[in-house]
Formats: sequence, C-alpha cells, structure tokens
Amino acid sequence: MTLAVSLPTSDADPFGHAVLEDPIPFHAALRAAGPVVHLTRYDVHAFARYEQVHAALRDWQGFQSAAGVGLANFRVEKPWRPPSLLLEADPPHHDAPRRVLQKILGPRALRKLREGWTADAEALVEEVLTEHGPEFDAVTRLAEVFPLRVFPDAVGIPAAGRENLLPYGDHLFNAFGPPNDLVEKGASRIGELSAWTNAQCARDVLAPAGFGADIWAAADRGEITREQAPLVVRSLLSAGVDTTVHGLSAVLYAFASNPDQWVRLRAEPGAARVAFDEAVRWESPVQTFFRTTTRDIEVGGHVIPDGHKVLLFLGAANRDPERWGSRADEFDLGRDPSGHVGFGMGLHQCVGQHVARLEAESLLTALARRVAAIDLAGPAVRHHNNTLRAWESMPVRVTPA
Ligand code: EJD
Repeated sequence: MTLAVSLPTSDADPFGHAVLEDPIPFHAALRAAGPVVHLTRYDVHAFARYEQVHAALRDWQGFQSAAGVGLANFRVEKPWRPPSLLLEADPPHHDAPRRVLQKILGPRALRKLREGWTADAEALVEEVLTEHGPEFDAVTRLAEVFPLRVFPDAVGIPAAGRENLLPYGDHLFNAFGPPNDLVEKGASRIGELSAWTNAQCARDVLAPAGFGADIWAAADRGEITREQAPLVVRSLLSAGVDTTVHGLSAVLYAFASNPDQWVRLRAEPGAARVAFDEAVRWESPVQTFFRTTTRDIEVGGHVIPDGHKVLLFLGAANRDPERWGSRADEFDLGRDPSGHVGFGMGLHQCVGQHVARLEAESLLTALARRVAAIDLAGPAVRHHNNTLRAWESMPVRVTPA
C-alpha cells in the first residue's frame, strides 16, 4: 500500500515586498517542500525545482500559454490588453509570428548590428567616465541607457516618446502578477503608455529599415497577415527593453559584487557572452511565469486539475543544487550555464536572446577594455516588480585601466 502524501502548501506571497526584496530563501523553501507546492494565497500550484520547471516549459500541450502566462486566466477574465500573438498563444497560431521574429532576430540577421553596437558601447563608457568620473550609478548611467540607445533604433521607432518604453514594460511585467499595489501604481498611466506604444507599431511610423520594417515586409510576403504585423511589432517593444535593462543590471551587479570574476573576464574577454548567460542564470531577471494545465496532470503523486494555473519559478530552478551543484548560489565564469531557464525553454524560449546577448557582449567588452576594477560604492537598491528581478540604483566605483 502506498501512503498518500499530502500536498505541501505555502501561504507566503511570492509577489509581496519581503519576497521581492530577497526571494532566495523563499525559493529554497519551495524547492525543499516538494516537486509541487500549493500556494494557498492565490490557489495556484508552483514548481521551483529545475526538473519540474524545465519539463513544464517544454510541455506546451499539457501546460498552455493561450490562457495567459500571468495569474489571470483568460478563459475566465478579459485580458488587460489584446493578447500577444507569441507569448499568449499556443501552436498552431503561435508558430507563424514566431518564425517571422526568429529570422529577423536571428544570429545571421544581427551580424550587421555588431560593429555599430560595439562602437556605441565604447562611446557610452567613455562618455560616462568623462562626465561622471570614477563613481556613477550603473543602473541609470549604463544599464538603462545602452538598450534605450540601440534597441529602439534597431526596431526603427522615432526618437520622441522613447521614455515611455520602460514604464510601459514595468507595468506589463507587473500585470502578470496579482492585482496588488505594484499594478495599482502603474494603472493611472497605462492608457496613455499603451496608446503611445501601439501607435509606434504602424507601418508609416516605423523607419524604412529595421526590425519593424522587416515585420511588415514579412506580412507583404504573406508569412503573417497585415492584421498581425502591428501586434508582432508590439511584442518587440513589450519584451525587448525592461528585460535587457535588468539583464545588464544583473551582470553589472554580478561583477561589482565578485571582483575576482571581473579580473577573470579581463584576462579572457571572449568570455563576455558566457558571463552574461551565467548572470542570467544567477539573477534570473525574469523570475516567474504561469502556465495553465490543459488536463489533469500528475506530479510527484499529486494531481493538478485541468484548467489550473501553475507558477513556474525560473529563478529557483536556476539555483537548484540538484542541477547546478552545491555552489549554485555563486556567480562563476568557470561554470557552463547552458540549460538555464532564464530565457525559458521549449517553443516559447526567448526569441530575442541573441539581441540581449549582443547588447551585453558589446557593453561588457567596452567596459572590460576601459576599466580595471568595478566595485560597489554604496548599497544597491532593488526595484520591485511582480515578474522582474531588478535594481533601482547601483552606485559603483571604477578604476580606469
Ligand atoms: C516576455 C518574459 C509580447 C511579450 C513577449 C514576451 C514577454 C513579454 C511580452 C519577456 C516575457 O509578445 O508582448 S520575458
């Protein structure tokens, strides 16, 4: 006879300020509790171990996205904006827009951007050192500035109004969580921000060359419809800014708090790419996502009923000692971070990951050339978001090389 083991529960709030400030102990407790945990506060199931997070991300048939990848169930509630054709869709609808973006954002297509982005990164580092000297805020002077200089240009949107991109994204990523104070804080401006973002997706607003124009050209070729094109452009503007800003903040924090690893990077500048992936594993700028079960699903002797939301803790999976070893909590350039789920996994895996890596590689390479040491000059301050692990400010002191 087998003993029925009761489903582990947690009444903690993953979207409360205590957990958002430092989720690491909460993640460890969730992993220890079992392969699946019931979060009583929201009546959702949660996976925090690498094995289950990885498996759920790959099983798009059992864990659908079309009911929304936030807490809200689109089968029950109306989404706050028209759903994304990529993120909030399953095959077969998902596939044509995905194929279009995958080609436009693929490594081959990005080759023509590398030279310019490298030069832009060198100019930015020079500018920061000249204007601010050796002490500056790495979030507001580097991590926010670099993506906002290169990415909207690459998409081809006009210069005016670009300051809307970060607050639009901040609200979007908050809105995947519960309707808490963070969502309320963004609510008053979201009408205006959405209207501006949507307006940038029109063909005649976009530059004649760029990712936006490429999407419209794919519509001309019949690869997607003309009705789909503006929503695919919206996906770039939604997913491409806050994620890379916080990804760059993460890798800058990783180095500022691990000076030995900066020495290692400078000795081996080709390691910038893998350093970024290790930082994405270590910090997991995108912390969580939901899926919705499409049938009863058994996990560790428990049944998650059809139609239930499951919260996937990417950040917890990325530090699971069962997968990453006893030093999972260390940022280590000697590690092979491949297989991390910081960009997701399976058919929704980040389509912009090559863009993100190119931004990071450009900035880290420029910094490594110009800066011998980078240290925290004061306490770094977290920015709380329901989905993103982010920094508000990060005072650093650099030693010019
Ligand atoms: C996202 C986790 C969209 C969209 C796509 C992806 C994200 C957000 C929005 C980036 C999710 O298609 O609008 S990291």
